Amino acid sequence: MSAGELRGAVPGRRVGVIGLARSGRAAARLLRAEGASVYASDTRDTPDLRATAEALREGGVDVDLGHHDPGRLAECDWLVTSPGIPPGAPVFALPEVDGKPVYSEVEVAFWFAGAPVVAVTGTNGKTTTTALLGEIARAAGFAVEVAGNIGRAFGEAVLDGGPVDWYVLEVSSFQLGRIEAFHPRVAVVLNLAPDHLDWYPRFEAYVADKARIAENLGRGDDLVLNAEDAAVAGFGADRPASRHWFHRSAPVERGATVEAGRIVLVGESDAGPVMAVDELAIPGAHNLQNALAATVAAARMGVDRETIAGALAAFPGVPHRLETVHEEAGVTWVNDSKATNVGSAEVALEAFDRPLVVILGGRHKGSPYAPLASELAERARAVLAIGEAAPVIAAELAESVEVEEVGTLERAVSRARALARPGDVVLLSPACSSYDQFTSYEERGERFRDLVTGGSR
Ligand code: UMA
Ligand code: ADP
Repeated sequence: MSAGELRGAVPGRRVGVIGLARSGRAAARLLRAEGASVYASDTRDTPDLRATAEALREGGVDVDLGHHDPGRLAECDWLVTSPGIPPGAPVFALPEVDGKPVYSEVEVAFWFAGAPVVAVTGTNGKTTTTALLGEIARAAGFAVEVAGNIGRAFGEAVLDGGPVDWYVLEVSSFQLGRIEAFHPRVAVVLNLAPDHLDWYPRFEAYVADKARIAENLGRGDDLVLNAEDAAVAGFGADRPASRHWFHRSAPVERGATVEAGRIVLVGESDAGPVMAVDELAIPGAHNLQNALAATVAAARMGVDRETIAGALAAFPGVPHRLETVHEEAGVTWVNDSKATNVGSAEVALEAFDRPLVVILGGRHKGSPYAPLASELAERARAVLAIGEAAPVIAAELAESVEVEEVGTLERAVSRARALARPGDVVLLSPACSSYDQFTSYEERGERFRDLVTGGSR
């Protein structure tokens, strides 16, 4: 069914919203506002959720906290799920929900979005590229809503209802896995590397969900792909959309590349040099990839080269991604807490040509750490391993680098202080999720920053 048909069928329907964090709350509010009768529930029952439930009930939504009521779900015509709920969650195995359509929150929000969407996906770099593209589009004078996996539910942005020229969305595999009509005007795919293997049975299943970003693209739509990543290159090959490419060194037929140290747009309507690579404010070769991707997407949105260049030069990056948080006694302390998989930690190691003390660890997500071995062997004085993953990291990397299992971030920072010499970088780029010792990667990064800056007082 098309977005219009799906939208038209909302009034008067009974919809079950599963999960009541950011996505569920937005979906429940939006569907209620659009005339559906909504039953929303969450297995947790916390003070935050109670406040949400109260507000939703005032708006006419039925809410259950602490459980999903099978009888109430049986009455629903279809369901909306949140990205953090695994497809194997018990609620989806209930006979009462069997056979009912289940949509993600971004799918539902899309039906009601009155402006075109640019959607960015990939394993790493999504938030950086989405935020950067949002800045470029703003610099071009567009009214922009930046939303999705970046932290603000798409439905929340749609509900805000101000004038919007473009929705710039970060979309995750979890969100794409439950779409039907979701259809970006411009879709960007950055890269694919093993991630979320604690969630997906196989890498192929993760890639298949990511590939759905191109599923509904038609003539007049654009797909922006990483020409350096073979796994990405086939995306949308069977769709009539036009395909554009980015590559950090090789020529591309259409899109962006680097020639003589400059970012260049090729085969696009406003083709030509954009800016010198060394004018980019964000560090590392991987960020050049993000900048190229954003350049091509912005060009497809109709932004001129000069505006793109100005926004690229001004963009400082996003906190917790290779963020320098402290410099003292010749040692630079870098918070890359968002490096929650091995691929992102690998590019962080590559981004520095100085000696390193590296803090790795957290909750192990199933991928091997071997891809880090050669970079660590070359430049790391030591790896300080924290959290649940520490023994796995030690077992897999001890042949390449000295690994100390130090348990906590506090002990890692104090050991790093002792080990680092002037000229070194101390890098928190954990390659693991934070959930064993922290509530989020943000909390982990903030703790790091506090520990590091506290030491100089
Ligand atoms: N729950 C149930 N029943 C279950 C299981 C869970 O009710 O059987 C409940 C949980 O108690 C929870 C809710 O369902 O309250 C699930 O919420 P959620 O984890 O989806 O949280 P949201 O606040 O809705 O955040 C989600 C994204 N979270 C995840 O994908 C895990 C946010 O991405 C996103 O910003 C937000 O929607 C708005 O679009 C975060 C993220 O970590 C930043 N994303 C991953 C990543 O970037 O690696 C993919
Ligand atoms: P995502 O939203 O996909 O998680 P972020 O922009 O938040 O991406 O970056 C997550 C981590 O990945 C950070 O540690 C960052 O340094 C690293 N990273 C950013 N861009 C890339 C890229 N293009 N390739 C590989 N790693 C990247």
